[in-house]
Amino acid sequence: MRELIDRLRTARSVTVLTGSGISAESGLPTFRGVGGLWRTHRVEELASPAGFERDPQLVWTWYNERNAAHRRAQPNAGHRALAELETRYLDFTLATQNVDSLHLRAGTRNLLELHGSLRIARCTGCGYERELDASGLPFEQIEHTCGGRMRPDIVWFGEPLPPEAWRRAVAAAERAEVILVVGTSAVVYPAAALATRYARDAFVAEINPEATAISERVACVLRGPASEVLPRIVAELDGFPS
Ligand code: BV8
Repeated sequence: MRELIDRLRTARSVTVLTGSGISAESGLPTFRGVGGLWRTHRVEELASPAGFERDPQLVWTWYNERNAAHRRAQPNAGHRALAELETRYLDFTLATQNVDSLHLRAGTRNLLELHGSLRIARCTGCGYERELDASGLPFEQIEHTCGGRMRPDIVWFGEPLPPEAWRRAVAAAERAEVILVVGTSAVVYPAAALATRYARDAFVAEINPEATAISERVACVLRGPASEVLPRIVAELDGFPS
């Protein structure tokens, strides 16, 4: 922790990559852990273009349920600590793989949603977008008047990431002096590459209770939950060691 704090004290540019683990303590399941979404759901049928083509109602059932869970969830001390950390730097970027909007609700400003969000639905035909509230998309509105189909505005496997968000995330990782990798198993690309391939001279620290696919490649590993480790980092940075 000491070296990380020293680096954060002198850094001008900080980038953070988060995954579903940072929202675990807000009550939202991760993907691959025990009880994870992909341990209990048929991923191919739910989070893929082919699955959506085959059964859009099944896919919307799953995303409407997740959307409602996101709205019920509250940002936790980990989300809030990152929003606090952002105020310490002129050049701070938070790239998230999460679609739960909890970083936004915690107050993070420079947020890149690499895998989209569940705040809007988008027509596959004409690109028409509509905001989703906690009740999600009613089945009778899946088929759009243009002949296209309303889909969640998120990135499924085999689909490209939003180009502008990805371009900005790569640029942030390349200029960062410190990169924090929080709550991700780092198995999904290209997001995970921000912490390895694009992290040129950065000091990379992983914050995760468990080892991940990149634990051997980072400079610093802080084994613990985000809601404990991140507030401790902010406190130490401010000179108040906890
Ligand atoms: C693309 C949908 C190309 C949204 C998601 C072979 C090798 C390498 C790559 C590939 C390959 N074959 C295919 C690929 C590419 C593929 C990929 O990476 N596959 C992997 C699985 C092998 N990637 C893609 O397809 C991407 N697109 O490459 O397109 C392209 C380019 C141009 C033109 C056309 C095509 C798209 C990737 C996005 C896929 N969509 N989800 C949704 O439904 O939510 S991915 C899904 O995984 C989520 O988005 C999630 O965010 C992401 C990563 O998962 P994690 O967040 O890391 O969650 P996980 O459960 O794994 O881990 C949680 C971690 O938290 C754990 O480590 C745990 O210990 C920790 N934790 C738990 N509690 C806490 C905690 N940490 C801190 N505090 C706690 N309290």
